[in-house]
Amino acid sequence: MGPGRTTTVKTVCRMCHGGCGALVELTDGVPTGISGDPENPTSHGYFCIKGKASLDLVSSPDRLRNPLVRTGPRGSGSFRPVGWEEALDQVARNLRNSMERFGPESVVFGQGTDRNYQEWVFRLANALGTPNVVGPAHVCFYPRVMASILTYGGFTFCDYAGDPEVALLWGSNKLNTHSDGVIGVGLMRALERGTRLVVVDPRRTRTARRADLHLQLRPGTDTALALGLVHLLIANGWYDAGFVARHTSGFDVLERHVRAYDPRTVAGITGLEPDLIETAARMYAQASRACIEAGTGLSQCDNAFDTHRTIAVLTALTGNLDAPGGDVIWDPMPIEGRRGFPRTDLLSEEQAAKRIGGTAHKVLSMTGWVAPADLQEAILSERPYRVSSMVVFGSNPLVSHENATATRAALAKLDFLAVADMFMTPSAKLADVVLPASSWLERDQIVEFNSYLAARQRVTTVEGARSDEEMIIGLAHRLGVGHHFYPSLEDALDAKLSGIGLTWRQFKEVGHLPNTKQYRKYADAGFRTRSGRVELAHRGLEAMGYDALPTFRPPPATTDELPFVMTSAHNLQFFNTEFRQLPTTAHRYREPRVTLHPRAAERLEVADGDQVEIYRDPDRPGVVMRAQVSDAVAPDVIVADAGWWYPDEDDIDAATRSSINRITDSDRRDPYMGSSMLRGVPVGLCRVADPQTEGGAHGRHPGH
Ligand SMILES: Nc1nc2c(c(=O)[nH]1)N[C@H]1C(S)=C(S)[C@@H](COP(=O)(O)OP(=O)(O)OC[C@H]3O[C@@H](n4cnc5c(=O)[nH]c(N)nc54)[C@H](O)[C@@H]3O)O[C@H]1N2
Ligand SMILES: Nc1nc2c(c(=O)[nH]1)N[C@H]1C(S)=C(S)[C@@H](COP(=O)(O)OP(=O)(O)OC[C@H]3O[C@@H](n4cnc5c(=O)[nH]c(N)nc54)[C@H](O)[C@@H]3O)O[C@H]1N2
Ligand code: SF4
Ligand SMILES: [Mo]
Repeated sequence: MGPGRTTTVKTVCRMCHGGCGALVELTDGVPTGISGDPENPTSHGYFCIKGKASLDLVSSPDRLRNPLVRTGPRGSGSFRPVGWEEALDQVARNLRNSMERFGPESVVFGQGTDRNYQEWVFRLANALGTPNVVGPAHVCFYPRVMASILTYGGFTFCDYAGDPEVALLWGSNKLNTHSDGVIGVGLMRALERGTRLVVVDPRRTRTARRADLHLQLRPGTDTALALGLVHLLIANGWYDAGFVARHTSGFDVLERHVRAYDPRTVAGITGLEPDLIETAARMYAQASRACIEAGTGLSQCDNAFDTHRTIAVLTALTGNLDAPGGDVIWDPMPIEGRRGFPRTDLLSEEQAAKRIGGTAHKVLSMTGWVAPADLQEAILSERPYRVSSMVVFGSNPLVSHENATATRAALAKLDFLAVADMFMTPSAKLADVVLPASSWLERDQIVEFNSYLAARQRVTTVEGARSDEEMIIGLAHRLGVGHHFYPSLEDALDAKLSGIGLTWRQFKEVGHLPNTKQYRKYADAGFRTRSGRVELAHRGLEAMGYDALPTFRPPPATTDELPFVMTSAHNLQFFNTEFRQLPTTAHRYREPRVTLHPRAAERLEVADGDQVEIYRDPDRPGVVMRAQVSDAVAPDVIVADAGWWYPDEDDIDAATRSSINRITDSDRRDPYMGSSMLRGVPVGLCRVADPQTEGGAHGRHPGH
């Protein structure tokens, strides 16, 4: 055989939200290599370990290649393969049945973190008349999105290209996670050009190691710190008085509100030295240009929204809002994308008012999302109404949603569950119908970022798998709402792009279109809030029954029995619950890890690499992980890997035994967003027998 013919296709990576330019090498049409695209104007050739693992997705023997219909009891894993027509017919039949018996709201769609087809899921829900789309919005992106939108009428992004003098990274591990669809390359380059870095994180991360100042606070106390910084800015006159006078409302009440958060009080709450708090405040406030990158570390507790709201206030007070090197609002490009494509106009007010959790968590409900715990309660109690069917497009709720016990009970109680996924996850195993989804390498997608629009083009196919967009078109036609969709995916992509005057085929050739950045757009038209000003005190929220000003709610206290504050975080080489079965990412990382301080380890007789159990209740089973002993955390703090499951285990319980959400719950919720306490949770920890070296079961160690 002669050498194969090699070609290279340019596309955009989707192993995380980031969107690095990727070059896929094809030999005789088969992908044989992948690397970063040096010509990409945002990633400049950067490519991480997950990106390099992309081709594993296509070659994995574990990929689902056939629609499956359940034959044994729910969760038994017994399925028979069927054709696509039969599978979609069966899903449509069950949804129609639920809608006819219990109303359209009895059908719920599930979606995990955004995979660039989220707007399709919402469009289907709206067209069918159900207000219920469940997902991790409440603990992920939306607390910061809504805090920012309600405070000043838009969502901001750090303007790294504008050379901030200081970047404040707060609960964000940007250099590892490339969160919010902005890769860390811009930050990396700004640091090289001299941006100084302040990091607020209970853990000394890779990002924190590069910081000029690291505020290693107690998990769950960020609102107090943020209010303390506001206090220092106002008390010392370190704010932009001109901007405040012209463009904000509520300064006087804010000023009085934050007096209680003096450095000594805040030090007592956060565990930080008062001097360090003052230094951070001065560094941030006196910089001529400064931005704040607020991350998911702040969004997973009952104070999520108010933490982000206080951070939005800091941005406004310092005049860094929409300013060069500050926090900039980007207007979207004129395509029918995330904003227009969901067609919220198709959902009647009457149906929208039925959204589960809508009266309890009003700000989350404004986004269209339902919080998992609200759905769990609704399914189990059948209140406010019966939830009958659910279709999940790309989520692993049994692992990712808080309170795995309640999640499992709720999923099991549904009349019908369908899951679309690339792999047989524990959640898919509970389904009646499993739909094999294609990976990003097998798709044509328009990818919308704040600063650019990119074409992700299909480079290969995996026989039997389909994109979620195609599944949704198939279901829409079967359910009588096909007229709200398009005959084909390409028609839809053309329609989405019509605002910029390109067809999909033309855009594929272009590959990448930059958005225009404009600073200080408020100068002419004001802010897009009700008052046209930045709402430092929010009268609209007050009218909805909330506090006009952000307040600090202390996290639950540790006890003698539960002496550690547990928080969880996302891993460098995995993406949420994904990639545990891919050789490139998982070959040296086969079990989850929990970081604990050497002093804690010594006291508990735990050595690095030992098996330990983390528990919420000494009398109930916890979760087992490998100890990673390191002074990157404080002696009373532990940081656990989020999102773990074991793809090799057939049994659902065994597969999910190390998922941290076995021990999280929804007892305390953020009143605005419904965010549960995934971070800042009191726990106990002890060594357990290691089945690999000590044989036997996972018994707790006799020393305990
Ligand atoms: N304790 C704790 N819990 C957490 C977190 C935490 O830090 N701690 N993080 C939270 C956050 S921020 C998030 S976003 C959630 C994530 O929660 P989820 O979104 O539920 O988790 P993912 O792993 O992203 O789920 C993706 C699933 O979709 C599949 N998939 C990937 N691509 C596609 C596709 O294109 N189509 C389809 N149909 N399937 C696809 C994957 O194989 C995987 O099984 O978890 C939340 N839960
Ligand atoms: N490699 C990789 N990239 C990812 C993901 C992934 O799983 N892996 N997931 C994607 C998703 S869905 C999301 S939402 C983003 C998340 O990306 P980020 O916003 O960076 O979130 P995390 O890395 O989960 O947490 C950020 C930091 O918060 C810290 N933290 C924990 N508790 C607290 C606290 O109480 N206060 C403060 N100040 N900090 C705290 C953690 O130690 C961690 O270093 O990343 C996305 N990108
Ligand atoms: S940072 Fe994200 S987009 Fe970039 S190569 Fe890694 S996984 Fe892909
Ligand atoms: Mo997320």
